[in-house]
Amino acid sequence: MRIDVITLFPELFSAHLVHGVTRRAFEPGRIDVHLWPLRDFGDPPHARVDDRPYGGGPGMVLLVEPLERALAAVRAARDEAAPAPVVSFSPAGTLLRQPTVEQLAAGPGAILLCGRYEGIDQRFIDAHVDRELSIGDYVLSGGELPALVLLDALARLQPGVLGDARSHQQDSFSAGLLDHPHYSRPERLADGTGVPEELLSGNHAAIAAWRREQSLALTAERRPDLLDAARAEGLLGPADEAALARKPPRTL
Ligand code: 4FV
Repeated sequence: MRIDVITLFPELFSAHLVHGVTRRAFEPGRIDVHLWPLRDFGDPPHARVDDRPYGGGPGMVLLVEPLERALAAVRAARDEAAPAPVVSFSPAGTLLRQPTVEQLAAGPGAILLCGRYEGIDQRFIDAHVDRELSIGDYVLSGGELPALVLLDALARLQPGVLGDARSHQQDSFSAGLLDHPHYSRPERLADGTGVPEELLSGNHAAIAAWRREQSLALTAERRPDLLDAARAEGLLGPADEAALARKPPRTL
Protein backbone atom coordinates (compact mmCIF):
# COMPACT_ATOMS: atom_id res chain seq x y z
CA MET A 1 0.00 0.00 0.00
CA ARG A 2 1.25 3.51 -0.79
CA ILE A 3 0.37 6.56 1.30
CA ASP A 4 1.40 10.03 0.14
CA VAL A 5 1.28 12.88 2.64
CA ILE A 6 1.18 16.54 1.57
CA THR A 7 2.21 18.61 4.57
CA LEU A 8 4.02 21.77 5.64
CA PHE A 9 5.73 19.76 8.42
CA PRO A 10 7.07 16.43 7.06
CA GLU A 11 9.39 16.24 10.06
CA LEU A 12 6.37 15.55 12.27
CA PHE A 13 6.04 12.16 10.56
CA SER A 14 9.58 10.85 10.43
CA ALA A 15 9.80 9.94 14.14
CA HIS A 16 6.45 8.16 14.20
CA LEU A 17 7.28 5.95 11.22
CA VAL A 18 10.35 4.42 12.91
CA HIS A 19 9.19 3.88 16.49
CA GLY A 20 6.89 1.48 18.27
CA VAL A 21 5.12 -1.67 17.17
CA THR A 22 3.83 0.05 14.05
CA ARG A 23 7.32 0.72 12.66
CA ARG A 24 7.23 -2.68 10.94
CA ALA A 25 4.25 -1.50 8.94
CA PHE A 26 6.30 1.25 7.33
CA GLU A 27 9.10 -1.02 6.15
CA PRO A 28 9.49 -1.14 2.37
CA GLY A 29 6.89 -3.31 0.73
CA ARG A 30 4.30 -2.76 3.43
CA ILE A 31 2.96 0.76 3.81
CA ASP A 32 5.17 2.98 1.67
CA VAL A 33 4.82 6.47 3.10
CA HIS A 34 5.99 9.32 0.87
CA LEU A 35 6.18 12.80 2.43
CA TRP A 36 5.65 15.84 0.16
CA PRO A 37 6.69 19.23 1.66
CA LEU A 38 3.98 21.67 0.51
CA ARG A 39 6.52 24.50 0.66
CA ASP A 40 8.24 22.90 -2.35
CA PHE A 41 5.16 23.81 -4.41
CA GLY A 42 4.70 27.36 -3.09
CA ASP A 43 4.16 30.38 -5.32
CA PRO A 44 7.46 32.02 -6.40
CA PRO A 45 9.37 34.06 -5.43
CA HIS A 46 8.87 33.20 -1.71
CA ALA A 47 7.25 29.77 -1.99
CA ARG A 48 4.03 31.24 -0.64
CA VAL A 49 1.39 28.61 0.25
CA ASP A 50 -1.16 30.71 2.16
CA ASP A 51 -2.77 34.14 2.16
CA ARG A 52 -5.37 36.22 3.98
CA PRO A 53 -9.04 35.13 3.70
CA TYR A 54 -11.38 36.95 1.36
CA GLY A 55 -13.99 38.69 3.46
CA GLY A 56 -11.39 39.47 6.11
CA GLY A 57 -11.11 37.86 9.52
CA PRO A 58 -8.23 36.29 11.45
CA GLY A 59 -5.66 33.84 10.20
CA MET A 60 -4.57 32.57 6.80
CA VAL A 61 -5.93 30.10 4.24
CA LEU A 62 -3.97 27.51 2.23
CA LEU A 63 -3.93 28.49 -1.46
CA VAL A 64 -5.35 26.35 -4.29
CA GLU A 65 -2.45 26.51 -6.77
CA PRO A 66 0.39 25.22 -4.55
CA LEU A 67 -1.93 22.37 -3.47
CA GLU A 68 -2.82 21.55 -7.08
CA ARG A 69 0.88 21.51 -8.03
CA ALA A 70 1.62 19.19 -5.11
CA LEU A 71 -1.30 16.88 -5.97
CA ALA A 72 -0.22 16.73 -9.63
CA ALA A 73 3.30 15.74 -8.56
CA VAL A 74 1.92 13.02 -6.25
CA ARG A 75 -0.39 11.67 -8.95
CA ALA A 76 2.55 11.59 -11.40
CA ALA A 77 4.65 9.66 -8.86
CA ARG A 78 1.98 7.08 -8.09
CA ASP A 79 1.29 4.45 -10.78
CA GLU A 80 -2.41 4.97 -10.48
CA ALA A 81 -3.81 1.68 -11.68
CA ALA A 82 -6.43 2.34 -9.00
CA PRO A 83 -6.50 6.07 -8.22
CA ALA A 84 -6.10 6.57 -4.49
CA PRO A 85 -8.59 8.78 -2.66
CA VAL A 86 -7.53 12.27 -1.54
CA VAL A 87 -8.27 12.53 2.17
CA SER A 88 -8.21 15.79 4.13
CA PHE A 89 -8.83 16.38 7.82
CA SER A 90 -11.09 18.91 9.52
CA PRO A 91 -13.64 19.10 12.34
CA ALA A 92 -16.24 19.24 9.55
CA GLY A 93 -15.22 15.79 8.35
CA THR A 94 -16.86 12.41 8.97
CA LEU A 95 -15.72 11.01 12.31
CA LEU A 96 -12.94 8.49 11.73
CA ARG A 97 -14.10 5.03 12.89
CA GLN A 98 -12.60 1.51 12.61
CA PRO A 99 -14.73 0.49 9.60
CA THR A 100 -13.29 3.46 7.67
CA VAL A 101 -9.77 2.40 8.62
CA GLU A 102 -10.48 -1.17 7.49
CA GLN A 103 -11.93 0.14 4.22
CA LEU A 104 -8.84 2.27 3.51
CA ALA A 105 -6.57 -0.62 4.53
CA ALA A 106 -8.21 -2.79 1.86
CA GLY A 107 -7.73 -0.18 -0.88
CA PRO A 108 -4.87 1.19 -3.02
CA GLY A 109 -3.76 3.54 -0.25
CA ALA A 110 -4.49 7.26 -0.01
CA ILE A 111 -3.18 10.78 -0.52
CA LEU A 112 -3.38 12.55 2.84
CA LEU A 113 -3.66 16.31 2.78
CA CYS A 114 -2.69 18.08 6.00
CA GLY A 115 -4.27 21.52 6.34
CA ARG A 116 -2.86 24.33 8.47
CA TYR A 117 -3.97 27.81 9.57
CA GLU A 118 -7.71 28.47 9.26
CA GLY A 119 -7.98 25.75 6.62
CA ILE A 120 -7.87 25.05 2.88
CA ASP A 121 -9.45 27.15 0.09
CA GLN A 122 -12.86 25.49 -0.37
CA ARG A 123 -12.46 25.38 -4.14
CA PHE A 124 -9.58 22.89 -3.76
CA ILE A 125 -11.66 20.72 -1.42
CA ASP A 126 -14.67 20.80 -3.79
CA ALA A 127 -12.53 19.94 -6.81
CA HIS A 128 -10.05 17.39 -5.45
CA VAL A 129 -10.91 16.00 -1.97
CA ASP A 130 -12.71 12.61 -1.93
CA ARG A 131 -13.07 12.25 1.85
CA GLU A 132 -12.94 14.73 4.72
CA LEU A 133 -12.28 13.00 8.03
CA SER A 134 -12.42 14.28 11.61
CA ILE A 135 -10.75 12.69 14.62
CA GLY A 136 -12.99 14.53 17.07
CA ASP A 137 -14.88 17.66 18.04
CA TYR A 138 -11.98 19.93 18.94
CA VAL A 139 -9.77 22.29 16.90
CA LEU A 140 -6.17 21.34 16.13
CA SER A 141 -3.46 23.52 14.62
CA GLY A 142 -3.01 21.25 11.64
CA GLY A 143 -3.97 18.02 9.88
CA GLU A 144 -0.69 16.25 10.70
CA LEU A 145 -1.88 14.67 13.96
CA PRO A 146 -5.10 13.35 12.38
CA ALA A 147 -3.00 11.96 9.51
CA LEU A 148 -0.70 10.25 12.04
CA VAL A 149 -3.75 8.84 13.84
CA LEU A 150 -4.97 7.33 10.57
CA LEU A 151 -1.48 5.98 9.71
CA ASP A 152 -1.22 4.33 13.14
CA ALA A 153 -4.65 2.72 12.83
CA LEU A 154 -3.80 1.52 9.29
CA ALA A 155 -0.45 0.15 10.43
CA ARG A 156 -2.07 -2.06 13.06
CA LEU A 157 -4.07 -3.83 10.36
CA GLN A 158 -1.00 -4.73 8.29
CA PRO A 159 -0.39 -8.49 8.51
CA GLY A 160 2.59 -9.34 10.73
CA VAL A 161 2.79 -5.90 12.34
CA LEU A 162 1.27 -6.78 15.68
CA GLY A 163 3.20 -9.61 17.37
CA ASP A 164 0.01 -11.67 17.45
CA ALA A 165 -2.58 -11.17 14.69
CA ARG A 166 -5.25 -11.82 17.33
CA SER A 167 -4.29 -8.49 18.86
CA HIS A 168 -6.13 -6.34 16.37
CA GLN A 169 -8.93 -8.89 16.00
CA GLN A 170 -9.54 -8.49 19.71
CA ASP A 171 -9.05 -4.72 19.61
CA SER A 172 -11.85 -2.48 20.72
CA PHE A 173 -14.28 -1.82 17.88
CA SER A 174 -13.01 -4.62 15.64
CA ALA A 175 -15.67 -6.78 17.28
CA GLY A 176 -17.91 -3.73 17.55
CA LEU A 177 -17.48 -3.63 21.35
CA LEU A 178 -15.11 -1.92 23.77
CA ASP A 179 -12.17 -4.06 24.86
CA HIS A 180 -12.25 -6.04 28.13
CA PRO A 181 -9.97 -4.96 31.02
CA HIS A 182 -6.41 -6.32 31.11
CA TYR A 183 -4.30 -7.51 34.04
CA SER A 184 -0.70 -8.69 34.49
CA ARG A 185 1.81 -9.37 37.30
CA PRO A 186 1.78 -9.21 40.28
CA GLU A 187 -1.25 -11.35 41.04
CA ARG A 188 -1.83 -9.27 44.22
CA LEU A 189 -0.76 -5.67 44.74
CA ALA A 190 0.74 -4.36 47.97
CA ASP A 191 -2.67 -2.91 48.83
CA GLY A 192 -4.13 -6.41 48.43
CA THR A 193 -5.90 -5.73 45.14
CA GLY A 194 -6.03 -8.97 43.17
CA VAL A 195 -6.91 -10.17 39.71
CA PRO A 196 -10.35 -11.54 38.73
CA GLU A 197 -10.09 -15.25 39.55
CA GLU A 198 -11.56 -16.17 36.16
CA LEU A 199 -8.30 -15.01 34.59
CA LEU A 200 -6.24 -17.26 36.87
CA SER A 201 -8.41 -20.34 36.21
CA GLY A 202 -6.52 -21.54 33.15
CA ASN A 203 -9.98 -22.40 31.79
CA HIS A 204 -9.88 -20.73 28.36
CA ALA A 205 -13.63 -21.01 27.80
CA ALA A 206 -14.33 -19.36 31.17
CA ILE A 207 -11.72 -16.68 30.49
CA ALA A 208 -13.21 -15.94 27.05
CA ALA A 209 -16.72 -15.79 28.55
CA TRP A 210 -15.57 -13.43 31.32
CA ARG A 211 -13.82 -11.16 28.84
CA ARG A 212 -16.86 -11.09 26.56
CA GLU A 213 -19.13 -10.25 29.51
CA GLN A 214 -16.79 -7.44 30.57
CA SER A 215 -16.72 -6.02 27.02
CA LEU A 216 -20.51 -6.14 26.87
CA ALA A 217 -20.93 -4.55 30.32
CA LEU A 218 -18.40 -1.80 29.63
CA THR A 219 -19.90 -1.07 26.21
CA ALA A 220 -23.43 -1.02 27.64
CA GLU A 221 -22.28 1.46 30.30
CA ARG A 222 -19.96 3.70 28.34
CA ARG A 223 -21.08 3.36 24.69
CA PRO A 224 -24.64 2.10 24.40
CA ASP A 225 -24.59 3.48 20.82
CA LEU A 226 -21.95 0.87 19.95
CA LEU A 227 -24.06 -1.86 21.52
CA ASP A 228 -27.05 -0.87 19.38
CA ALA A 229 -24.81 -0.85 16.28
CA ALA A 230 -23.34 -4.27 17.18
CA ARG A 231 -26.87 -5.63 17.76
CA ALA A 232 -28.00 -4.16 14.41
CA GLU A 233 -24.99 -5.78 12.67
CA GLY A 234 -25.92 -9.13 14.23
CA LEU A 235 -22.69 -9.23 16.25
CA LEU A 236 -24.52 -10.15 19.48
CA GLY A 237 -25.68 -13.73 20.14
CA PRO A 238 -28.23 -15.13 22.64
CA ALA A 239 -25.42 -15.68 25.19
CA ASP A 240 -24.50 -12.00 24.88
CA GLU A 241 -28.08 -10.89 25.42
CA ALA A 242 -28.34 -13.23 28.42
CA ALA A 243 -25.11 -11.77 29.83
CA LEU A 244 -26.39 -8.22 29.29
CA ALA A 245 -29.65 -9.14 31.03
CA ARG A 246 -27.63 -10.49 33.97
CA LYS A 247 -25.75 -7.16 34.12
CA PRO A 248 -22.47 -8.78 35.12
CA PRO A 249 -20.60 -6.68 37.68
CA ARG A 250 -17.82 -4.75 36.01
CA THR A 251 -14.42 -5.06 37.60
CA LEU A 252 -13.50 -1.46 36.72
C1 4FV B 1 -9.17 18.39 12.79
C2 4FV B 1 -9.95 17.59 13.64
C3 4FV B 1 -8.77 19.77 13.03
C4 4FV B 1 -8.72 22.71 11.55
C5 4FV B 1 -7.98 23.81 10.87
C6 4FV B 1 -6.48 22.01 11.24
C7 4FV B 1 -7.69 21.77 12.07
C8 4FV B 1 -6.53 23.44 10.87
N1 4FV B 1 -8.85 17.65 11.73
N2 4FV B 1 -10.07 16.36 13.06
N3 4FV B 1 -10.50 17.92 14.83
N4 4FV B 1 -8.12 20.38 11.99
O1 4FV B 1 -9.02 20.33 14.09
O2 4FV B 1 -9.40 16.41 11.92
O3 4FV B 1 -6.00 23.62 9.59
